[in-house]
Amino acid sequence: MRIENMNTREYRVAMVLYSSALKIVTAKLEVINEELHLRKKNTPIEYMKSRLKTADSISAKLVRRGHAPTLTNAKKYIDDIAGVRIICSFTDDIYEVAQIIENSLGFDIITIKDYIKNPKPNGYRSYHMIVEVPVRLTDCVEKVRAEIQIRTIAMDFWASLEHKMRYKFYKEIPDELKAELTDCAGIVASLDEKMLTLNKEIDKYKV
Ligand code: 0O2
Repeated sequence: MRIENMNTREYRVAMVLYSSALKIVTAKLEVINEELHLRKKNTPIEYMKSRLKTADSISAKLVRRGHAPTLTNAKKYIDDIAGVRIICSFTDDIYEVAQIIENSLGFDIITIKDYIKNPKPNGYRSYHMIVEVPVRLTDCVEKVRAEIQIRTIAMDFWASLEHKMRYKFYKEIPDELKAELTDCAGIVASLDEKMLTLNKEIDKYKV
């Protein structure tokens, strides 16, 4: 199932808008990280990844939600066509980065989902923000939405492997393996907690 026609000018313009939004969001985040490094000798962002959702993935998500796979519906119902993932070292860094994004000029915050304080039933943990940024083309300015996912290295390790495994099983993982994956998410959460405590202890030794 695909978006009706990926070769239309309308589809290509939409994708230019989403990829421009990705560049704008990524550039703003790089500035935030550099400024924090200057001010506090802290670089909470380890690295970032960004991606545009493929036409197939957009169509599949629309169909899963009961909508026809059209470009109009994609713009209306899918907020994560443009996605940036921020990988932080420690859980505290996630909240620091999120707070800075919230207070930054240029990002309109549409929704926030804190799957760290409220993990999904399968154990998935991450901090999600849907933001809107103005994208200026030669003849117009459009507000474009993008999803920012903020996670620790450990959360990303779990989510990436779980995602890979889900695709192996065509999205339906057998129940006993699902339970094991949820257990692993718990181990990852306590690892994050231990690393954060350890880091705070180490900070006390700094002169
Ligand atoms: P993909 O293939 O990564 O792009 P909703 O708010 O419920 O209407 P949505 O968009 O499902 O809609 O919101 P949510 O829950 O914030 O999830 C958005 C994205 O978070 C997903 O995009 C995944 O990237 C990631 N995610 C959410 N739950 C899980 C999970 O259990 N495991 C993993 N590995 N990733 C998750 P997509 O489009 O579903 O998938």
